[in-house]
Amino acid sequence: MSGEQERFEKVREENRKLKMDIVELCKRPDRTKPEVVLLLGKSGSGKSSMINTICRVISGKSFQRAVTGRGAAGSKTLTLQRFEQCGLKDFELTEENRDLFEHVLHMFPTLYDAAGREYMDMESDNCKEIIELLIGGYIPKGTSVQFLEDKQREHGPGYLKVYFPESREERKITKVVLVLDWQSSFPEALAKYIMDIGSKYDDRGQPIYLFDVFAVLSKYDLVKEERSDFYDKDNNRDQKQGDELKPMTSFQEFEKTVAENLSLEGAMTHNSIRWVSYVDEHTDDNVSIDNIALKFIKQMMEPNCSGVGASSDEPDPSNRVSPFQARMEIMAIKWFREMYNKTDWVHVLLVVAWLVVTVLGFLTAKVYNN
Ligand SMILES: Nc1nc2c(ncn2[C@@H]2O[C@H](COP(=O)(O)OP(=O)(O)OP(=O)(O)O)[C@@H](O)[C@H]2O)c(=O)[nH]1
Ligand SMILES: [Mg+2]
Repeated sequence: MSGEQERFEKVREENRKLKMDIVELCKRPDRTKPEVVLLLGKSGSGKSSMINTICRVISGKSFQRAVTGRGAAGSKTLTLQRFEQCGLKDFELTEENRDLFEHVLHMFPTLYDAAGREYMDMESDNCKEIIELLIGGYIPKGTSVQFLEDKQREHGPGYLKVYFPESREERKITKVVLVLDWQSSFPEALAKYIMDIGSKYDDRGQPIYLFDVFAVLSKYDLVKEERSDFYDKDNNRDQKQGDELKPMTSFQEFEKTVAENLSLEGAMTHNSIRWVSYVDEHTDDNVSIDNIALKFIKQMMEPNCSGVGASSDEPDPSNRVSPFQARMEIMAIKWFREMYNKTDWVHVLLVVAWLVVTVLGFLTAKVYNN
């Protein structure tokens, strides 16, 4: 056996073991619900390609579950796609993979593919509010993003929290995955926002959101020195137009930026991965790509800081707001907004200025008389 073949066999063996580990993680007695994973990242960073790659590796065959393409899905407003069981049904698995995963597929993570320029740049308070509510499990499954944005436009920021007062355990995001194209700039505003909400706490000092932050450094095949592993000699995966190979030193530079911005220094092995996607559905299977995807799925299924599926479907009592309270809050928000819009602020300022001058005049006269 040649050295290359030997290495290939070793990775195949590791992949078999990884699949068994994933099955074991699904069967843990404390796993009562699937992880909920939110993929965020700039347009074109490779989120949808990742989902298709995950589908392919679990099912054993090629899938185009999520829409991909350079700039094709790069719209301004939010699009949110939800993939339960990593987007797969039992009957979609090949025979070999069905024997392995059929009985545990319902415990595979739910993946959210979020796209939209405004949101990934965190341009407005409205964008922030929607992402935070999604992370907190407030937004019911299937709610239209257009509906959320219309409600915000009508009633302003803060209203959605009152409209959807119930946070549900099974909807809460347990892992936020930042998909980062190492050849592009680091999305600072997005990363900062995620770190900020991750450190929010309530008035009892308890963290409000319990999710792990994970970095995927995508398009690792575009590192000059690493490329050969991901390209089959017989069935070439062509270098696409616009793809540029750059040296490992540039990649490592970017990796350092990621570690610093996400406070992952020393934790990069556990909380990040160097990723490559299948970008052409006709490409032959590649053990190295499968290896990365299986490691990622395993990482997504490891218990996180909030513990594995620790709770029931009951709404979190600390987040519960009574319908009456919610109605009162909605009325109060509306009333303040109307008053604010109706108020003639120039006259109010003139009156305040007149009052200040009068009081000062009165006090000065009093001091002078004494
Ligand atoms: N070379 C290489 N190209 C990739 C890889 N992953 C994705 N791409 C390419 O990058 C482009 C964008 O990929 P998408 O998966 O559509 O990116 P996205 O993050 O979903 O983009 P939006 O939906 O616009 O937010 C496509 O042309 C992919 O073929 C990869 O691992 N290697
Ligand atoms: Mg996409």
